[in-house]
Amino acid sequence: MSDKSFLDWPFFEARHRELAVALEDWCASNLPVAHDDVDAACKGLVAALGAGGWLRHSGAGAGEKLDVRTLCLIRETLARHDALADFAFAMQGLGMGAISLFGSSLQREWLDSTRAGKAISAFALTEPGSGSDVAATSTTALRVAEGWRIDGEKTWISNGGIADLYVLFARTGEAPGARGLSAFLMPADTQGLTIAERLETIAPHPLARLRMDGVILPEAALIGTAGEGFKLAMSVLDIFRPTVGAAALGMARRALDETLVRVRNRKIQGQPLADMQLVQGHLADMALKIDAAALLVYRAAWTKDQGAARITREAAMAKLYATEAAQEVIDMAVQLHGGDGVRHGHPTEALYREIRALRIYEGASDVQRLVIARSLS
Ligand code: COS
Repeated sequence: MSDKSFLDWPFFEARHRELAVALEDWCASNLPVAHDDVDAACKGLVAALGAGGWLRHSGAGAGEKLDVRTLCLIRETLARHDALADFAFAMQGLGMGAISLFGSSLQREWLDSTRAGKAISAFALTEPGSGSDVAATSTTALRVAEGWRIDGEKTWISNGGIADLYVLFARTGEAPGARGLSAFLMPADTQGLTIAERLETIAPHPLARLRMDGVILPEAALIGTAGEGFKLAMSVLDIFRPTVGAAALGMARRALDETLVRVRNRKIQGQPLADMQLVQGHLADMALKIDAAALLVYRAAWTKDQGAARITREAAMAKLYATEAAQEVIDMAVQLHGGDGVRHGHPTEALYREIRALRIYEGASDVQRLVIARSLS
């Protein structure tokens, strides 16, 4: 079983340790689920995570604060059992991140539904022409008599097609580049919003390209202050990037667990693989990368929970290291499993597909390197 000694690190309080134990029990009886129909699976997972009380932690109502260590522990644990369950939890948090941090009391009413698993949310930032370069956002939001008129396209939107509401970033034009963006709350049934395309990937999740043609949103749809959308998006990503690292960590832990069973049972030339020094060297590297990733992830989460205004550098380090390390750990797990490692349906084969996108979404690895380099004084 996975090494749980990290829960004794000083980053955690008793409530975190209790939550980790309770969630482990919940996962043992509810996960994994079948992934054949990912839309149905995600809807079912959101409902189950809501009924189980886990989604309560995905948002912050009035007077509450997101607890980043809790978000990370939940993502790490879910990802170890079922990557789709982690996705379902994570997107409720990311989708509602702007509302949790900056939402009006009216906008916060949506949190009652998303935290109960009764509504699905999505974060609509990326566009066909702007992924890493958020300042190049070209979807427009113009002031009109009724509020705001939105036109443009968003792509690679997780939960696109199954979401009940989207938090959308658009150019309101107060200034060029990063200083002229704003965030809006857009319900999925808004006229003029269409799902232009569903996107298939190596590890299927609900993903879509959205089109907004003359979408009209009321003034009250604006989240926070007009022109502050870039900073708002970055503040949300500062909180959720360590959680991506946590998900990667969960996948890496699962890969090591699977590998330990394999090398202790598989014999070569009469002795278990685990007795061979070359194999032991690989196991040591895997365990070391996992602990290093965990230290960076929980350092970032703890720092935010202590009240730091920004954890941009810590978040970037956590995401970059944990996702890259998990890819290496999982690759080694596949290697030590031989043919079984690439056989469709084997846990390591699924992990190998699931981990890849984490090095891309919410800021690709090279974006994180850029952020870290800029933080050096
Ligand atoms: N929190 C709060 N404010 C932030 C911030 C953060 N983490 N990061 C930047 N800002 C502020 C800056 O302080 C600056 O403010 P002033 O204009 O008052 O000086 C403003 O935002 C613009 O910042 P910057 O000049 O660094 O903007 P860039 O366009 O150079 O940013 C990067 C470039 C690459 C850092 C940014 O576009 C980024 O993170 N891209 C990746 C986006 C991403 O994760 N995409 C995936 C979508 S979600 S799946």
